[in-house]
Amino acid sequence: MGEKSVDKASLSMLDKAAQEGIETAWDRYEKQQPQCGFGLLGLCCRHCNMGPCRIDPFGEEPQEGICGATADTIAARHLLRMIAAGAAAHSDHGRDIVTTLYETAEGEAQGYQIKDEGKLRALAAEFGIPEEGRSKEDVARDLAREAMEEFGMVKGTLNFLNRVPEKRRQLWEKLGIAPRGIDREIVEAMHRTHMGVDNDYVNLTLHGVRTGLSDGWGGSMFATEFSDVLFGTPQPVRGKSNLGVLKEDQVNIVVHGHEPVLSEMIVQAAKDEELIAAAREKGAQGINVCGMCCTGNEILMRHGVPVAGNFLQQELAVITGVVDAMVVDVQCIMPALTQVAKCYHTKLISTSPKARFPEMEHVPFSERTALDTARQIVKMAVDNYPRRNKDRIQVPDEEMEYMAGFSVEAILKALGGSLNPLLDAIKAGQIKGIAAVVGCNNPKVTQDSGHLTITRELIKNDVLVVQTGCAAIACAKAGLLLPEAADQAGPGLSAVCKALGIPPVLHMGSCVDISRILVTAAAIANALGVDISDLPAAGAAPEWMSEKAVSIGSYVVGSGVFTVLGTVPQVLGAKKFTELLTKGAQDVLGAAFAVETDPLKAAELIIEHIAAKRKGLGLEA
Ligand code: SF4
Ligand code: MSK
Repeated sequence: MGEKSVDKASLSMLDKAAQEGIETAWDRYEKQQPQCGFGLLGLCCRHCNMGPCRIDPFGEEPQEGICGATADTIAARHLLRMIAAGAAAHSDHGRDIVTTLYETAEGEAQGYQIKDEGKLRALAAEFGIPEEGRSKEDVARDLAREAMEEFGMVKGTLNFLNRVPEKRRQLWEKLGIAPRGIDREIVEAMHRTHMGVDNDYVNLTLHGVRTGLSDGWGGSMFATEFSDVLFGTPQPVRGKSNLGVLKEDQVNIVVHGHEPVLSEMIVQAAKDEELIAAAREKGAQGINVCGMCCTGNEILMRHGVPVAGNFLQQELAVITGVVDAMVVDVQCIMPALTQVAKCYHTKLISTSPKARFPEMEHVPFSERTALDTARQIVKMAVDNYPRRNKDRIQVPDEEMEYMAGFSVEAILKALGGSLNPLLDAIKAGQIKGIAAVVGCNNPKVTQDSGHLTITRELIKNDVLVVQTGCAAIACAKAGLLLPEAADQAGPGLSAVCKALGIPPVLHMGSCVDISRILVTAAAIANALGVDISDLPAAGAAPEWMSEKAVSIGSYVVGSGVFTVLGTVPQVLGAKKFTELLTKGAQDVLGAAFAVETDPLKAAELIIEHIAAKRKGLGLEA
């Protein structure tokens, strides 16, 4: 195993963990070595109880499962199930936001308001819902109902497909992969991957793309757009990042997971004068709410709330000894937290009926009593403050400022209200192209090194980088989300950033907010009158680990964007299927995957790809 992290704060907490005998994900990763070779190659099937079956990767026997499934069928089925799980996670998050908007409109959600009425009315117009002369609550109720229908839609395709460039939409229609209802694609994915149903790896892959598209242009897009309506559309905002945001003299509450419905209320409750007074009574200077992972991204985008770290720092935050409560909702929450927290005073609180953890205290969260529940949780943290073990406290100094909040609307505002300045800069070659660098941490990669290396190389070569998720937090910690980072960019990009006062790396939000990147790409393609696949644009997931990332990859490639993966997907044992993902998809979708574990080489692939696309558009490379 190479270096564990490039982040000094993480390394100092890993030293502390080692001294105190605390296991982290990195230790458990080492204990898993060597990882199962069949699993790594995608050659193991457990889809029925005749199995488990495995395929010999060296061409010896067996080459088929008991039912006759080949390596390609087995790997394609497995990948499709990963896509279905990822799409389900994002889309169920989207559904929760839609439900919260509905309950807010009905006056049944405590503490929520419709913050962006303009966006609400624009969305209503997009969905054909009359809005003139009607109250925002009436419009929101109808819009939320319409959105609920789209999850289990009986007829037609998703409404947001109207945002997709015509050429791309026609291609999806031709291939039979325009997504219908969100739930329908996910259910069909599960059906097709049942033993003895879809055994053709090409057909399975096409449905994988369709399922992914129902996430990107459906569930995730609902999550983003409706969160903006409820909590406000992000605008540039500054805040701080890394474990140094945890304060020794304050009650620290870390909100971790993905959905903003609870964290928004915690942010609100932590401003309550009574609770602040209670914190002071216990000897603290105040209440400090910090984020972790994408729940962190949601509140930093809208409020500049400090973010304590990305995926691999969740255990490390507890190890500082100053986290009085870690409140979790759904997704990317390591069950190991309960064991780590036992060694410190940290109170772990689960809140979602969908995500319970053995030995973790559960405070059920409901929109109807949201603010009361948030106050209860903040109070629990305050009461826990005096239980800290002062001898075990060590908070890293590392704390870095960031500028985030780059929604599509914020980018347009920075550009003076139209995409033209960006298009002109691309045409003139000041900006060569745009790359989305997104995704998780994974102990298979030195933490943050993939994100940072690829991002630095791209901006150096005048490629504007847009980010979401844990990749964005990695760049926040490294100072790349500051306008001053323009000095690290090539001359063209640097000049554009300085003129606009923006960083060369734009933080666009949480994982579901990759939908903002789709909307931006579609708007640029529409403005140029081309397909998304014609754009000098690419995607990268240098440290991805989650099934959501597989769904994202499939909708990004399905939308026509070349994507480089930095950790190896579990498919390489299936030769024809791998060939389809990395080459054949190009002929069908106009985009394909590449797998490149060296981030510098990955950046080179992207730069070459952008140069080729520029040439295709008649622009100078
Ligand atoms: Fe084996 Fe086929 Fe059952 Fe998979 S579906 S476990 S390959 S028999
Ligand atoms: S939180 S999905 S580890 S980016 Fe969205 Fe980070 Fe990946 Fe979770």
